[in-house]
Amino acid sequence: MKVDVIGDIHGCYNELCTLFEELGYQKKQDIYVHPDGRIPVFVGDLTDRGPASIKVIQLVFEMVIKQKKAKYVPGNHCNKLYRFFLGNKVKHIHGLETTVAEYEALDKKMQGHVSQQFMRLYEESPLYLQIPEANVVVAHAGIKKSYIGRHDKRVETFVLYGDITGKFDEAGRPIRRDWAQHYEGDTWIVYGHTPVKNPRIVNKTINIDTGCVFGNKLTAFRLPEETIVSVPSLQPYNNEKFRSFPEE
Ligand SMILES: [Mn+2]
Repeated sequence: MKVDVIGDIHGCYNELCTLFEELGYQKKQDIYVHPDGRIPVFVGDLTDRGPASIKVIQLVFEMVIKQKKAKYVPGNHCNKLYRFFLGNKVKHIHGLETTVAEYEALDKKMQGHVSQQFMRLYEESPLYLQIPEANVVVAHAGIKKSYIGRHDKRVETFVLYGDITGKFDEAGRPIRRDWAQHYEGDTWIVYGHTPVKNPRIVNKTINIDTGCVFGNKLTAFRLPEETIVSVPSLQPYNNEKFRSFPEE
């Protein structure tokens, strides 16, 4: 199986369409299809902060649930939006406010439609994906080797939020352990969640969240080729949002 894992989109619908074109996909009716039957895998965080979160939900729903031509794992922003649609009290901050504003501008009928689509997408998708045919595991914030195959609460927290310590840095951002440094598996772990200026490969792991919504680029990692394809962002650049690592 040939797959194209796509990083955090965060409502950057136009960049997503450009990325599909760059990857050789063709628009057929409402979705993008690759002539060689390649499978797109969305690494989560479809919405929030960017300009067109609802359009991203609709496209991904159509591809993953309706036509079964793509796969998806949820990110932490997806989890929060799901809780919003459930009617739970969630704070409209960290980008959720943009998705909610788009949603509230829709008429009631369309609102019902979109919330149904997103909730179904979320409920029918696994916490993380093991695709042995492509020798890859896809998890939004990554996964430790010993967690692969487990689906308990601890693993759920890890794949959604990363290896958090419970502590925060001076800027108020959660301090995370660098789990990738300790990964020794032979299976690729493809993830996103932490914006980096360039895809970051450590052992057999790759972070493909290249901060499209912060003005950098949207990235795909193709397997089995192990090639990277990125398209430039159309959003304003925000340098503060990118994490750098000591070895870079
Ligand atoms: Mn994200």
